[in-house]
Amino acid sequence: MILIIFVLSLASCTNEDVYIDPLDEDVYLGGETSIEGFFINIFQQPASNLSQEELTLHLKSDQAFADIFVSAPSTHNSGLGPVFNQVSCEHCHVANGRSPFPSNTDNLRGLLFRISKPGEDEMGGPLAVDNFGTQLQTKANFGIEAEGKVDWSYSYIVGNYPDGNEFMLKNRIFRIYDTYMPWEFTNLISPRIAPPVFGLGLLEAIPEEQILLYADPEDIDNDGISGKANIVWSVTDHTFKLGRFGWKAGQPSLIQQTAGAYHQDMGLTSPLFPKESCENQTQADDYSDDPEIDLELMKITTFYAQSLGVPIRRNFEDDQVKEGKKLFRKLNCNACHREAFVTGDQSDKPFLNNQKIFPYTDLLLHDMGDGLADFRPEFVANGYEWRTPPLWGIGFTKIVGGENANYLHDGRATTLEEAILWHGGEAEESKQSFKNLTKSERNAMIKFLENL
Ligand code: HEC
Ligand code: HEC
Ligand SMILES: [Ca+2]
Ligand SMILES: [Ca+2]
Ligand SMILES: [Ca+2]
Repeated sequence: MILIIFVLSLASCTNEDVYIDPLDEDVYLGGETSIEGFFINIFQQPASNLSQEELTLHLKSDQAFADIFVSAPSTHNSGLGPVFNQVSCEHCHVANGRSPFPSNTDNLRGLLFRISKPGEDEMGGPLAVDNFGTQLQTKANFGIEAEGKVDWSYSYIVGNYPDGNEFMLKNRIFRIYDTYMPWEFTNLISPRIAPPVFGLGLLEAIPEEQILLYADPEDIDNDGISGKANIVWSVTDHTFKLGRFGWKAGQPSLIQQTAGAYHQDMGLTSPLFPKESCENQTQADDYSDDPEIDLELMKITTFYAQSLGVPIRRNFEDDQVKEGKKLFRKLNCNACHREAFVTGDQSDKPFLNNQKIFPYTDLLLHDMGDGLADFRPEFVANGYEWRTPPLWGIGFTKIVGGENANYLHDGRATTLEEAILWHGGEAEESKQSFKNLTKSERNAMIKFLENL
């Protein structure tokens, strides 16, 4: 008897549940690179489809990403500084996820400040501040002055949903002080928190024309969403290219992003950036050891972000999650957070080629309104514009980074709900529609995001 009931219930189960083939759905968010699991180091897994040889290189690149640098002279990992922000990549990209927001102003963790003067340089990029460059280095080697310190105060916005529920948004007003040279109050400041680094090889492998297909800078189709490509200077190709990486898509490639990080974040010179970040400043050292890292190491480190796996979705068959996904489309979130792309077949890394991926970004710039504006241009991006960040893996944010791993470019949103409520500008209508949802619909939307 018991056996019969068991058999019956099994049968009814398969009849009732509509089976979704995960391959038809956006479950394998990173195509064949996707990895399965639910654990704290989920962002640290190599892509599933690496060859043995690629896996060996990946493990080497993992080490490079974690390597701690020290000031020269040293026999190992030498050349840190003179001024810098942190001593390794992983100090900021904690467990390959976003940086937790710093708990005090003494150690800013993965929070850094891009700076510039109003105007643009000869390449159309940010105009360096005299004696400070384009990034504020808050640390320095022994006996050398850091460029300055940062602290912040808070402001709050309290609001109501139409259904009466209250919300509160917390924002920080940052201040640069204790600078080693006079600081002009007219200088522009853009706070940035370190974003996750997995899946980026796939984003790099999306053909440019696929991305430009969605660009609509003049909003010709009149849907209120423009989408503008950032066009930035490539130091490797000596030409302008589509910007893809960074919160304003200010970097055209992962190798340049990596070299830029070594250079600005850690004070390491390379063939791409052969002069110290503080060249011509009083802190510059006179060691003749530049470049401090070679092309080989840069390529190895770059391989790390290219060869990490993207986590697959979890409870994609859950009713609430399915409802949330429908709402995501209904509210036009996917006008910017584009669901699907297919990577090209041009990469010299075969595991990145021809992958159907679901990054939930268009890699384009959007005016996000006053609330999020940093008022600091970066090439084509103006002070109101940000690149749509990918949403894949976003549900793991707190699992990987803890309670202080937050959202948006400066880590101001402590919850996904707050992140949505900060949307404005081109996303104003989506946000208003979100506010007009019932509480249970809003919860469904969050459940869907947590499921990515
Ligand atoms: C001081 C903290 C810090 C350090 C150290 C650091 N990063 Fe970053 N990283 C950031 C921040 C902040 C951003 C966003 C930059 C922007 O918007 O311009 C970023 C962006 C990136 C991106 C682009 C991510 C995306 O989605 O567009 C990659 C890749 C990256 N870093 C790799 C590295 C590597 C490799 C190293 C070590 C060589 C490194 N980072 C060191 C803070 C850091
Ligand atoms: C007009 C384009 C646009 C629309 C529409 C839009 N977003 Fe965004 N979204 C962005 C941009 C750009 C950012 C980054 C803003 C920043 O960091 O200042 C962002 C950030 C986010 C983040 C935080 C991501 C992170 O890594 O911290 C979440 C979550 C998010 N959006 C969800 C949604 C949802 C849900 C909707 C629909 C209700 C939506 N977005 C509609 C452009 C858009
Ligand atoms: Ca150096
Ligand atoms: Ca500087
Ligand atoms: Ca449009």
